Amino acid sequence: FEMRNKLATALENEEFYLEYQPLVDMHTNQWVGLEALVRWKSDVGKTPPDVFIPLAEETEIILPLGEWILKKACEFSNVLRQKQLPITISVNLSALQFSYPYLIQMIDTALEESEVSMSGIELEITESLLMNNEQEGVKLLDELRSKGIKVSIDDFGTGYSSLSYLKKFKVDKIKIDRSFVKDIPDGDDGTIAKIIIELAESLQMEVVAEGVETKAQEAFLTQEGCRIAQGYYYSKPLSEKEVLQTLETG
Ligand code: G
Ligand code: G
Ligand code: MN
Ligand code: NA
Repeated sequence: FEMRNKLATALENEEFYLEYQPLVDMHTNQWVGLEALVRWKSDVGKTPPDVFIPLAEETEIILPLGEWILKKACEFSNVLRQKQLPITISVNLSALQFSYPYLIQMIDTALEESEVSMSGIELEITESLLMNNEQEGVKLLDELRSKGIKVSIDDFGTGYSSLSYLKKFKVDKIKIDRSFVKDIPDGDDGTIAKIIIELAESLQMEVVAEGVETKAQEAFLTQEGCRIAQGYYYSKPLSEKEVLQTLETG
């Protein structure tokens, strides 16, 4: 209950901030994207998102928090664009945010306020998210696409219906969950990653490997045809300032 109460006032107390983890082109080592990750720091210290995001969903605080996250990401996208650093920012969406017409209205508002096109922003959703309401999901994805917003499936392979999902819903990108990258090149992980890469290729979707931590994992993934990765091997999540410093010094 203590944490619940704290979470309720965290937004107005300005206790949230965003970090950004780069997505890297493994062929060129260039940063091609940034994933926005929310952080919470209060008077009791930092609380990890795995702990407060479920609570924020339960209490529906994720709705105003999610709006704030999108707005902040749009603002930073603007900063990058003005500095001639055209790097896409991806924003995680919670299931509660993925309903119609709520999501479209929220995006339109963020768009108007930041006075930019949304082409600099992508959305990440998890597999379970769309399954609650198929018809609405299809309609939402069409509408997002018509606005030029790309959608990725996050944590791919960990949900309960990955394959039927891909058939029903047109998404742009698959992110291979880091649990399938962990033991590459040993064990079954290599085989699973390889099959996901092939699947993405045949469905003409982009593919991103998550949680890359070693050179050996990079070598395996690039050999199998995956070009974009995210993970501690390249960079941990960074502050806006650190992102700008790195990008501006080349
Ligand atoms: O850095 P890491 O501990 O940030 O994130 C853990 C998990 O928390 C992520 O896998 C993701 O599911 C969730 N998460 C992080 N940032 C956000 C966010 O901005 N919105 C939502 N809905 N989830 C997030
Ligand atoms: O579910 P989602 O993919 O949004 O989660 C991102 C989470 O993964 C964040 O908590 C981030 O800090 C974490 N993360 C990013 N790179 C690595 C990595 O190379 N190894 C591990 N173990 N975690 C990572
Ligand atoms: Mn994600
Ligand atoms: Na993930």
